[in-house]
Amino acid sequence: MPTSGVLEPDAGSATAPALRDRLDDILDDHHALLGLYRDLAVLRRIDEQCLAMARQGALALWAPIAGQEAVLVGAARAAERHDHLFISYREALMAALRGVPPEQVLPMWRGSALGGWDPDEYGITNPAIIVGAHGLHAAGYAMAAALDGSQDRAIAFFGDGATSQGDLNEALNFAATTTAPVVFFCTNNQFAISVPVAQQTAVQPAQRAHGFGIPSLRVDGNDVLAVLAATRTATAHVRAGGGPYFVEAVTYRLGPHTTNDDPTRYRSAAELEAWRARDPVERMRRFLADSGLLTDADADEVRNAADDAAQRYRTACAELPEPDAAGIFEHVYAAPHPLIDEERRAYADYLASLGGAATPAGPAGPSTGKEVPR
Ligand SMILES: Cc1ncc(C[n+]2csc(CCOP(=O)(O)OP(=O)(O)O)c2C)c(N)n1
Repeated sequence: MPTSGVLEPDAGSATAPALRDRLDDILDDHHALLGLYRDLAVLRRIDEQCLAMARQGALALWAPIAGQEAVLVGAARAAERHDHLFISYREALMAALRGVPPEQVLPMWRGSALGGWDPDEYGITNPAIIVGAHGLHAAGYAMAAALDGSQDRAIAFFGDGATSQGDLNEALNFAATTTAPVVFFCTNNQFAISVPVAQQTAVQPAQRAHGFGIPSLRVDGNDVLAVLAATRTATAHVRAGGGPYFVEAVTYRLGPHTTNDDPTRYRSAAELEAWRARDPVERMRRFLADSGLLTDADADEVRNAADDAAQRYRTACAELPEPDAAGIFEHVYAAPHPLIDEERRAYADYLASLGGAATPAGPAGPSTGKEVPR
């Protein structure tokens, strides 16, 4: 299948008139185009900030999105309030685009809480860590919405690695046979930690959807306009009662899988550089600048918005409560359980044996959480 795009200059994708037709309202709207660029730049800055906080021990872990911002922004801005977003850890910052404040995005990453926000309030789930599991949640939600006669629909976001999971394949099959109003959105960033996509699937993820009877589209995931148009195509199909739709956005994770990963062990500097040249944030900036749509004042405003957002994340992180090691044993069962009690005691003994040097916030060592790095 060809990889369709909108933005020029081309980055390995073909300009698709069908995608452009979905953007009539945006391509002539300076404000809307600038808004997409602002979203991209803001997510880039927040991501950099979170990576820095994780490297310095204020967050226990972070899953960077650098290189994938166009997927989050394009899909989130195409989605409507009735579209309930079922995300993985890599889309955590999509919550920011839905209005979730930093103090609810960060606790899970600091280890201060097991969750974050109320999914019903914002129409977006807390991030799924179990790879592929939330495809079933999305399909089930969509099936229930259809049975209830509600306007609600679901969009499940997952990676190329998730396409190997049984759960996800069950979700595709159930959704197809019940014509559930759900969009399956695969972000193909080429790797599942260190495993390349060719080891997950012998055909492109978008092609595999056809085997389930689900139509699909493969788009340039570094082109925010293409992602937006593809998501609109998918949600329109679902909304019209056409059953599920599958989008594959082809992109590349520029950073590590998480802050526990060293990507230089499994990919080359040359490959990384080739994808850096397709940077989705810079690509949108260039498009606006070349079209005469980015004044110096606009560029300043975007930079300030990004800096302000990063500052809010820094401040929120500093104000989060210290992680409580015993907290991870809560909510496993509704009632007391002897095995959980035993594990809680063993973990407390282990921490005590470290002489108080370790914090449950992660391997980076003690952190007061008060000195949040810039
Ligand atoms: C069921 C399950 N198996 C294994 C893991 C460990 N794991 C965490 S992330 C990951 C790779 C997922 O890759 P992909 O689906 O491509 O998403 P990406 O991280 O690239 O966004 C794995 C194997 C897990 N969390 N859940």
